[in-house]
Amino acid sequence: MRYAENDQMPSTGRAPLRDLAQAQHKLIGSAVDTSVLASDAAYRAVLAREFSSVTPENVMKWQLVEPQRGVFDYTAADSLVQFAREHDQVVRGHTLVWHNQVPRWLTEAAFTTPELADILHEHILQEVAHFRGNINAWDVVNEPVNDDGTWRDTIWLRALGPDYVGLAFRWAQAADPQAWLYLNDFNVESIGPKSDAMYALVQDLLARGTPVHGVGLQAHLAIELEFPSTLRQNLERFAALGVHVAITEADVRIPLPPTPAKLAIQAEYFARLLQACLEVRQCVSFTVWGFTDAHSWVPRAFAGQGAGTPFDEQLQPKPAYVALSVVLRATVSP
Ligand code: 9MR
Repeated sequence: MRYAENDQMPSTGRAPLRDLAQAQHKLIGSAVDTSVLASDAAYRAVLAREFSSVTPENVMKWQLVEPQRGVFDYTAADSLVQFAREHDQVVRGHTLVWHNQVPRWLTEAAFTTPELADILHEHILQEVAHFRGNINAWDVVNEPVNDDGTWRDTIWLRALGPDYVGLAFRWAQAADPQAWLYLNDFNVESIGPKSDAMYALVQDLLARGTPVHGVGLQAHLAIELEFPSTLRQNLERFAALGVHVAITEADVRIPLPPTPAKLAIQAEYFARLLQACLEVRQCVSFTVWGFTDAHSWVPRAFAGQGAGTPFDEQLQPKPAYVALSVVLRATVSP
């Protein structure tokens, strides 16, 4: 899957985002659909040219790596790790502990608490060890908090109580002491009940000596919703705890069809997101959740909405792409 000479690369007329980001000491990444990666040379070319970090959109999730108990399939994830190595990109591992995309063998059986603790421990050790040396940062625990700041009711919370979070981080560290270990969630971009709960959780984890190194703010935004204007202060308060921060899943959905006016608002949202990251030294990376409208989760999840990424369905750069590029040139990072 090497970048071939004949891979079609739409010309953006600009320096690649990854070069501009590197000058600002930031990683810029995208989620990757590995089936498209395998089949579409133009997709590979844009990914290689523009991004310095990749996140598997699905293929490192439990359901995909261990569809049957004890039967592991890392084929698709390994192909992304290989692509990243060939193109001098880092990999964000996503994700070890989540309530979603968990295999049926796990959710449908009635395991006891000690059994579930063992299963989770084994899963983390197995998967983290498999990728050891190839993962820059792991989303160890994904989406543990509800919008009102209470704990999300998951199989892990029910079995192990809130301690499951700290255990997961310790187990991940034991399996790969080099990787940066992240807590990741959505709707935590603004200061509010949910990000306050995340903040208290990180404080508590750190006070207990838990190896949590970073907080990921997903940033699934919509032009019809207000921009999270306290983003920068929020990033700063997490950074002040001594952890890294990252924008991990940025997209900005639009009510279809996209118009120049809607695309301009989207571009401004992307620019403001990236700008906030650039203004905070501890914000180490900025990742979009898919770089092309041809392959994005948004239209599947939100009826009538889409076009949430910086490249259109033909892999042509949109105003959002230009805005990211302009922000990367204009900002002097601390
Ligand atoms: O983009 C992913 C989509 O292809 C999957 O169907 C979906 C399953 O829930 O997960 C999507 O990715 C999610 C990510 O793993 C965690 N944060 C929210 C993302 C969008 O739903």
